This record gives sequence, C-alpha cells and structure tokens, in this order.
Amino acid sequence: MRRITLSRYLIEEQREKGKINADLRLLIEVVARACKSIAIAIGKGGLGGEGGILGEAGSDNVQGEAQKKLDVLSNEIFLEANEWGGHLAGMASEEMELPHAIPNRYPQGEYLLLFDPLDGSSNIDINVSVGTIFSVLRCTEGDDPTQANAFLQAGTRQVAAGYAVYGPTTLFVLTVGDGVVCFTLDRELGSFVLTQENIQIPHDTKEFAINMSNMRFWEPPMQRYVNDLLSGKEGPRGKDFNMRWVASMVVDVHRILTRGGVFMYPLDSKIAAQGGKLRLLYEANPMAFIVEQAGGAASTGHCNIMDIQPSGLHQRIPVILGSKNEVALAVAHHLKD
Ligand code: AHM
Ligand code: MG
Repeated sequence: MRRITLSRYLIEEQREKGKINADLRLLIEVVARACKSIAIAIGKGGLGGEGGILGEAGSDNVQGEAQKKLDVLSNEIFLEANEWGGHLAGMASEEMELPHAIPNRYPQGEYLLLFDPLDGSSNIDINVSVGTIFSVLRCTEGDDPTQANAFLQAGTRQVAAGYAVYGPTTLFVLTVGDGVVCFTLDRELGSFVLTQENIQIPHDTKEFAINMSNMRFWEPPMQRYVNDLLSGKEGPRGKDFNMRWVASMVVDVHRILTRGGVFMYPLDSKIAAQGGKLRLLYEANPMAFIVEQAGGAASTGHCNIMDIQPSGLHQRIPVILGSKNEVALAVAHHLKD
C-alpha cells in the first residue's frame, strides 16, 4: 500500500494542485510537529516532569478559567515551534489575552495562526481524549499583526484549519479548502500517515451531542428542538435518537466526521452575557470550516458561523454543527421563533 505522509500530501497539494504555497506548507508541518510534542507530553501523564504535568497550573487564563499545567505547556510548545520559521506574521491563542508578536530577530511571513492549544482540558486528569484546534488566516496588507484587529476576520477567509486528537491514537485532521483528510501518527516512524481521504459527513443522523444538564437554561427554540429528539419514535421526528457527550469538542466533532451527528453548545441563561461557551476564532470557525468541507453545516441557529464578522479576539458564540439536514432542522426551530 502506498503510504502517504503528511509531508508528501502537502507537497502534492502545493506542486500538483497549487492549493497551498511553500509557506503554508511549512506552517502546517510545524503545527503538526508541535502537535506531536503535545501528544508526547500528554502521554507521560503523571510521570512527566517534576511533580507531574497533570493538575492545575495555579493560574487563570484571559477568560478567568483555571489553567491546567498542560494548557500552559501546550501553549508554550505552540508558540516556540511556530515563531522562528518565517512563515507567520502573528499568533493568537485561547490561553493569551493579546496576540503573540513574532520576535524581531526572526523573519515575518504573511500568515496568522490562531489556536486552542489544549481543547477539552478538563478531561486531562481523568485520562480522556483531548485535542488541539487551529485556524490559519492571511494577514491583510496594512494590518498590524501585533494587534487584535488583524485577527478579526470572518471564518470564510480561513486558508487552512485542523485539529489533533490525542486519544488511543494521535490523529491530525486537516483542510486547506480541498476536502478533509485525516492522518494517524505512526509512533515508530514519528510521522503522520494519511488514513482517510475525502471525509464526508452523512447528511442525516440519529445521534446528537449536547450537555443536557443545561437544558433548563437554554432558549425556547433549542429546548423545543431537543424535546423533539428526546420524544423519539413517538414524537414528530418519528425515530429514536442516541446521545453522546465527551466534553472534548475535538472528540465530539471527530465522531461526527466519522459517523455523522449533530453537536451543539447553545446559548444558555448562565452564559448569556458572554455570548456562548465556545470561542469563535479558536473553536467554532476552524471546526465550521472542516465540517463544511466534509459536506456538513455549521450555524449559530441564526446565521452561518463562518459569515460572522468577529468583534473580539475571545468572542464566544452558540454552535450547532454536523450533519447537514439535522443542522437545518435545528436552525428551522430558531427561525420560527
Ligand atoms: P476548553 O477549550 O477550555 O477545554 O473548553 C471547551 C470545551 C469543549 O471542548 C467542550 O465541548 C466543552 O468545553 C464542554 O463544556 P461542558 O463542560 O460545559 O460540557
Ligand atoms: Mg477549547
């Protein structure tokens, strides 16, 4: 069998298809290398470093959430790996209040890298899969990449997005706007090898993912939609649904890429003031790009996620994404209201 490594896939996307240039290829390779380092750190678990690498870091991030040691470590791995290659104009991370400027001693490139270094980190201490999510934009000419404004671009302007899953196997899922591909880390060789091409999300599903404990706090359209799912065969949908909730978005989205489904983190009255739970730039946009490239859909309930013009680096929004027809039904409930 022809083994296609990530490097070879990227060279073919550049040379034969002209989908990416050399800088974007380098950027994605460096991101994948950083994900490998994070996978190794996570794999050490309670054995890693002085005092282990599990548990709280003792600090809060910009959003006032307690950081895990691995949140901080993964963020550092990403910054260090990506700042010297000459392909980036700047970086922004879920874990940092302000953009990270590329040090003057390194050349600057045209791309902006946005990332959630460790998504689902509340799962770390219980040995459940977590991941990394990233999104790539072009820095607009005249914009200052050390300022938040440069990063406030609609998701439709992403040139690449992807995520890594640190689970029983380490996976690297990628789109450069030419469909979605998945690579599996060959631990002996230390390289990502293509294991799935042209991933397609089935348009229909019988599976949904949502944190049901928040149901009483949701807005009426979401309550009505989920009630329809829960009523199963006897309800208006005429079929029984199954539910899954890993509480690591990467894993819940990866399941949807694998067998379909709908993933939702709606607005609820506890988090209304902050606009939602998931972050537009680091979580919703990259996942929306991947899901749409795989034939699925991604909406807030009122508009397509990738059409939103961001207003802040850490803006949060409601998210409904996955199987196309199911997302359309959830959106229909919101439009009726
Ligand atoms: P994080 O980036 O701080 O880990 O937060 C995002 C995570 C998502 O991965 C997941 O879907 C969600 O938060 C789970 O939230 P909850 O614990 O409310 O179910
Ligand atoms: Mg996250």
